Amino acid sequence: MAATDPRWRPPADAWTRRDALRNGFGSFVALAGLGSLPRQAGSNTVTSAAVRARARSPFTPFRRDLPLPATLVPTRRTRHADIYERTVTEGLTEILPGFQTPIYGYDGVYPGATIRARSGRTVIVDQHNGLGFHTNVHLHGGHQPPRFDGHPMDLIDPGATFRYRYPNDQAGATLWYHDHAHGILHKTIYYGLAGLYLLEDDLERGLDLPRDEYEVPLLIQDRAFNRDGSLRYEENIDAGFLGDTILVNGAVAPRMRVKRRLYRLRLLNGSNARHYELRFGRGHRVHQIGGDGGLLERPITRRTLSLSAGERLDVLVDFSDFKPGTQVILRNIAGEGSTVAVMRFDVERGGGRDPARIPRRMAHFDPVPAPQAQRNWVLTFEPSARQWQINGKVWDATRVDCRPRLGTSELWQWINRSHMMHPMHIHGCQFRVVARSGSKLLRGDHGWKDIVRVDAGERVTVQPYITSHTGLYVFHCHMLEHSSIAGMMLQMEVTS
Ligand SMILES: [Cu+2]
Repeated sequence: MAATDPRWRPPADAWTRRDALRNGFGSFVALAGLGSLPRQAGSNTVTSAAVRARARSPFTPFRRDLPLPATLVPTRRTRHADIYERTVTEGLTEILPGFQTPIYGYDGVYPGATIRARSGRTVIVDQHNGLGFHTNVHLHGGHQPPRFDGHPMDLIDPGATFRYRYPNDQAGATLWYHDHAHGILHKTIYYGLAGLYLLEDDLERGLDLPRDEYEVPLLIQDRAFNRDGSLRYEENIDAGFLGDTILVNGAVAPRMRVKRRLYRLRLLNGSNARHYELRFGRGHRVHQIGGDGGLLERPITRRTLSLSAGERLDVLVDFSDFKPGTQVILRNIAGEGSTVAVMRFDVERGGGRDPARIPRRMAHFDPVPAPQAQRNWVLTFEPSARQWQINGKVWDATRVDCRPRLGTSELWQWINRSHMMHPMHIHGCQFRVVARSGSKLLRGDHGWKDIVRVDAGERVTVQPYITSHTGLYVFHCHMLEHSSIAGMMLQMEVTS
């Protein structure tokens, strides 16, 4: 069943603009004259057409201050709900200094404005589709009923509006929203359709965590660019899209001035396929307080943060550990060349009295009931068909692949018989990571999660606890090309 909307096209300005530039460079001569970067040998990285070797190119890291996504303002509040209206549409934004880049965006903005929600209080989003093709919205990590989950075949027609209702009946967590229209989402997300959804609960509010300007969301994505500053996309079914430029909150490797205080950084890997191994400076100790599903029971000290596509991390960094004037670079040690520098924190003098502290204890996890079923999911690549398969199958919206029961837990074993890591994501529930065949549990495996990295050759057992709603949910690899176009997605029907 082909779902790809044939009306899909990249943001229109990308094409007209590029043509215009080809005919008359104007002020873009400086950039266009720099020539092309040589492709990195043996690498899948998509290279931007503009070179970065010369100082002060638009790709020079740490040139711009970290932008912060705006907070979305409700159009109306009732006693029990915040109501938002949004239109997904085309827009222009300055990603590279001096260039206007065509994007798709929620209200024409990239990254999308942050929705701030409270546990137990409903959020309603009247989502209008101002694009010329199908879209929908998936609230990633949210426990919404299937009809509000953004199932890949459940789409909003161009010109139509759909009302999403999020009960927020779950613990506080770093969630995010993005397009989930099957067959095109790897491109629509690439061109901008993603943003943060920060759900807060009373437990979290009662802790002395850094807040306001000291609580900073970091949406990390890799991109590549054409000479005219438009986004360059190349489809890669094997490795997924890998760009040569790291953006944080939509700016190229930005910088942020920080006081000598505790900061809460909420990291989201919104990349199509890239996996990050992040270090502050040369491996400064930070304190992980949360992951995909919300706060941990107690903080975990970490020096390297693994973040696969779609995953989130909530960390406390104490910048009073550094002398004023220190420049702390957030580095991706899994990157090479231009994909190492993620951003820089410039530690300033002063900081005053800090009311925030690192908590000793946070969430209390109730025991999970004993698993009622065991399922194995074998991940393979089928080269002749160019398919990523799960148990030899690819996505078929007409087939239900398993039927877990609401209120039960199960053991799911991801068996990776392919040559690369896959971040496996389950909708409509959270899980605990129980075992890894190749190693002890990783430091990032703790707490409730909705994505788990499964390394090549590895078997990873997770225990989903099916607590949200009955109905159809998908589970898939979060490397977007794998699930959107190469088949790596199945579906379950949660039964009562
Ligand atoms: Cu995959």
